[in-house]
Amino acid sequence: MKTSIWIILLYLLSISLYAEDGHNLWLHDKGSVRVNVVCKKSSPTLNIAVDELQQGWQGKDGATIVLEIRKDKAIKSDGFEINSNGIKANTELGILYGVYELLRRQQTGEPIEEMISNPSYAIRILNHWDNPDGTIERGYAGHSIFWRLGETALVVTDADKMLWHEYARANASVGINGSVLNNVNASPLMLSKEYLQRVKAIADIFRPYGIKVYLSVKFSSPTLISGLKTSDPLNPEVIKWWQEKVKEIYSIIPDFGGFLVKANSEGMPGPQDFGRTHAEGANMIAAALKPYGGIVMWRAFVYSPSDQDRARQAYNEFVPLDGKFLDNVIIQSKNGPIDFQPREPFSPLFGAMKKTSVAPELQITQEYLGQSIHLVFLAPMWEECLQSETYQEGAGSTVAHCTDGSIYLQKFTVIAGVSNIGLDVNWCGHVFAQANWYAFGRLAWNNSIKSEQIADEWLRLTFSPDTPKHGVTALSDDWTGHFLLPVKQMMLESREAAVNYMMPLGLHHIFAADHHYGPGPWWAPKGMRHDWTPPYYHKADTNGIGFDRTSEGSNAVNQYHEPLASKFSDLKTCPEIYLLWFHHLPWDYKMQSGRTLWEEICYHYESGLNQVREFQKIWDMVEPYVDHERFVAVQSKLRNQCRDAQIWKDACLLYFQQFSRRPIPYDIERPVYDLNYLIDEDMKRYR
Ligand code: GCV
Repeated sequence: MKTSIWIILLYLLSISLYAEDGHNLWLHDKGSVRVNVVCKKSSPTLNIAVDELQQGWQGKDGATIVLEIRKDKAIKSDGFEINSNGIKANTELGILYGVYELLRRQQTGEPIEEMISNPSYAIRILNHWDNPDGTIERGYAGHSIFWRLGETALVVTDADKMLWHEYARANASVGINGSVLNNVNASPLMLSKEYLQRVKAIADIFRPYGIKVYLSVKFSSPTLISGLKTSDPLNPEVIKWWQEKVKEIYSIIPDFGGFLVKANSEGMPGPQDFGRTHAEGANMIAAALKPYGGIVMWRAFVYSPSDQDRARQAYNEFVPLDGKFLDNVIIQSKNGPIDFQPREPFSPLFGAMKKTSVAPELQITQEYLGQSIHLVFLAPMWEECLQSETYQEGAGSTVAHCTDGSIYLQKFTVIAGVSNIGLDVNWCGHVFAQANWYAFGRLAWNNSIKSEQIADEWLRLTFSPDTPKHGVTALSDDWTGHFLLPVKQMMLESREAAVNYMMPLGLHHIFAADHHYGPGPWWAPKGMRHDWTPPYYHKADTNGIGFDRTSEGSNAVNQYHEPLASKFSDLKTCPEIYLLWFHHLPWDYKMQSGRTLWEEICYHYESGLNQVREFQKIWDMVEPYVDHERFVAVQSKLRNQCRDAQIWKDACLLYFQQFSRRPIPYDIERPVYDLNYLIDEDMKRYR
């Protein structure tokens, strides 16, 4: 063969060897040095711990590391100690988590000193909204990794096992220890014998990684599966049905975690259909699980199209029931009072239920934040919620502390994240969406960790200064200065940018239709539930814009503990980021900047779009430091994001301008789309 052909072949081979499809997440094979691991016991979990150390050790060549299980009061549940000998923990899983921490520190270059690390929450769980046919509600990264349609739907293949294995390892590496395998809009099929066998197969793979499996269940299952005349939680036959179903599950999966229930919400059945309360419904199922140590995560996401402000409904429903739940019931509440919007104040339920375990539910999948197209790092949003002061027990009673057991005696402490994982080769659809999975795990383990640290860690683990460059010359070898710092800055600004170009200053839920992607402040088809249409939320008219939640309006403010109720009510103290969440204000209302409200809205949309343009430039500049595959993938997504930001800006400004009847400030770039065009396009797509 001619030399030139050999050269071409070798070049192609080198590209394919280096092809970076993102599948390895933050767990790259970094090459290891020799280590001598001493562990007296052997078990599936400990064997993983030893293997991980041997494959990933980056410390002193030939060092000896001792893994020791020994009771120590300072170490809690899954916690661990890293000391000069190695890792000490009370449990095998503690050892495994300690190994991942040690390896992470080696790879990121963080100092390795004597430390004890205990998790903030005992249960750190992903909620998959996966359906038995393999589709995923609000999933943007392909089909389910657990379920599929067709004749072979329930056959467990080697490929399934490999994927579940990789998934379990990735989760364990960031401390996640539970997975709800199916959608909260649950199909009764999941409780059938056949499906439970597949659940067992998944549980068997997850077990050594410390990941328990849970299922979402439909409240009317007794009727739907076994034809019982009722699913009334106080009916003896119904009670017996759940007891038997639970017994069956534990006979197949002895360490099954429990159930997640969406009841009396968005058309799902629940105890109220039988005149019973949420407590009566939850307790009946919880009582069946109790002998086996199982739990019920009962969702607080309940609302109906009544005259009552949607933001008030969950609190009104659940706070009066405080103290009435069994101790293995956890009330799971979304971070905000409405629904995972780009920005919401925290849900007033946090801290208000003092005798009940309450769990924050965060959304990792970007349903309302550009799905798998927009680069939006969510840690700053979650940090904002977790660090919000509730004042329920004075200063320091943050959402984090009201839910992690440090203030209230909660038998179970739980934090849940709605997963963004699918069959896409890079799991999440967008390389940077992996950072949100990672961030959820890190915050679930340590709810006071800063977003900046998470971004820093993730970038160092996911990208590498040694990346081969394909024809693009680096400015210098300064990977930290030229790659890490600008990209980290971009990640940290990305959530605020999305708020700016989508719904700034407290605006919320102004998406067109049910896709929850593009703008639609006008969207209100005839006959549609009013609380599912944007005008319900923005209330724009010629007088002004915003939802009045003060005592003059829905009075949702009074669900917050003082001094917050007064702070949010008073225009002088209400943070501008929440202004239109709590107030309906005239277009010429004077903002802190001296501009009118209308002008301020315009500048926010403009700056959101400009921020994305900056992100594009930053990304192009770091090209020499990124592998070609991921560089091109992110570049292309950023182009889409920029187009979308332009659409958001134009749609919202031109629509609201019909009411404000004021010019868009002249130093702002003019819209490039016509409003009618945007409305028509959206109608065509989502009619
Ligand atoms: C799983 C929102 C979403 C729904 C989701 C629901 C929930 O309404 O749009 O897709 O349903 O929240 O959290 O139950």
